[in-house]
Amino acid sequence: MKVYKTKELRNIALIGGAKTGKTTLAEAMLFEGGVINRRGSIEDKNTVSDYRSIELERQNSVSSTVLFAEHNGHKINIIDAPGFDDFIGEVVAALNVVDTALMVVNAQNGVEVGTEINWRQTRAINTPVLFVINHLEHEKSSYEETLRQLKNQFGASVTPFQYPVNEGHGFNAIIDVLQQKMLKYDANGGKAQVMDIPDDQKAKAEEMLNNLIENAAENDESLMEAFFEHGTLTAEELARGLKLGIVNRGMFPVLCVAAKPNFGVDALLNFIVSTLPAPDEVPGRPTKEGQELNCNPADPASALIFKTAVEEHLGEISFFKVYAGEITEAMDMVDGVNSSKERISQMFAVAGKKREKLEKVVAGDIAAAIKMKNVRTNHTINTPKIAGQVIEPIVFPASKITMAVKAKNTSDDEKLGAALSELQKVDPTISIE
Ligand SMILES: Nc1nc2c(ncn2[C@@H]2O[C@H](COP(=O)(O)OP(=O)(O)O)[C@@H](O)[C@H]2O)c(=O)[nH]1
Ligand SMILES: [Mg+2]
Repeated sequence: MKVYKTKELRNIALIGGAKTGKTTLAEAMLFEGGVINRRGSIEDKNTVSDYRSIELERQNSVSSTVLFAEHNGHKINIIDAPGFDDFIGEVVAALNVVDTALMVVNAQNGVEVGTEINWRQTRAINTPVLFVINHLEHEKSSYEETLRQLKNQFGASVTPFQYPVNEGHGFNAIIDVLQQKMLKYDANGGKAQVMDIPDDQKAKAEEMLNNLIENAAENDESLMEAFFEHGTLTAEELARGLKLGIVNRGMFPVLCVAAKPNFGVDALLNFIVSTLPAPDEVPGRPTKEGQELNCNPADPASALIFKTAVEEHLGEISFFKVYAGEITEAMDMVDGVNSSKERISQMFAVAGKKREKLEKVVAGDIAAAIKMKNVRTNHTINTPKIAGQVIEPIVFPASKITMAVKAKNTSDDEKLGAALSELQKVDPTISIE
């Protein structure tokens, strides 16, 4: 895989209530993003993201899955998070390392408890949010009602960028307000045919564009002045206002998809690349020493381990986000927490079970490493020059349920202890006393 520069990276998390279609959307994004050439489904138990046996059995995500797609010269790192509240620690870790959260909402149900729980986490962690309304081809879907609930719950900054022309059975067209175009899909989904907006939709689309421009202007005083003077914004001003609004949580765009038939996903990828922030366009991550790491590739290398997994045949995998500098294969690094010397033996871009080897990972990117000796989730790894640096760790939610376990035979006490500590390694919301 080519080495992507910081500006060519986008990091997103798919969050939202259970069964809203996050894993199905991830599958469509991977397909459109050239990682797979056939789309699997939840029902056929062959998605890239839900590949663990427990997930196939339950037909829902249990663990977050790190994925990627390549689109228009950009790499989009995608973390598909589980929707059930039991696994909220995975959502918290994901929100800490991505630059935007895609909150998937099922248009049949509108705002659900899971939507609100996840929303609270984005607010606590200050993660920008893009709403993605899904299931629009379903006969019971209601875009207008879902949008009304979103605005009602999350405020006037919820801003539609698209709307469906003919949702429900036979759904195949979306009005793209920003582009002032209609996106039309054939039965196979995939790439839209980009057409002029039909006459009967023109007035509505234009009015929505004006609202959108006004919302964008509200994010900056100089843009507000420009807006009052000219009644509109130039394309460059609009782009600046949109990014500012998204990054500062002053604007929450709403896009439309039907993930299952793969409608709207190409436009979503375009939007991610064109409008969502790159890793160096969001506030930096603090270190314990009071510095701020802004994903600058010229700084000394430093990365945060945000997830540890154990994979058959591979052993322990450490997922990390580079917050400064560049990490290359065979580089010597130091764990800032326990001073362990770690050599980066192999690094990968992963998409579930699929792995692509990486020689270099630059600031802002997310990747996986194997054969690390003593690193754990929430540890920092650094180039030896800044050996003791510690990136502000992720604050995981406290455990809610307590239980005592005991080995049947006291001779197994030690084994039980070892097993529990393995469990804790992959799930930092477990605390053991
Ligand atoms: N009709 C319809 N069903 C969908 C769509 N997206 C997902 N689904 C179905 O919704 C269910 C939950 O999907 P899944 O991707 O597992 O949701 P997650 O729990 O949010 O990851 C599955 O049965 C999917 O096939 C969609 O756009 N339209
Ligand atoms: Mg899922």
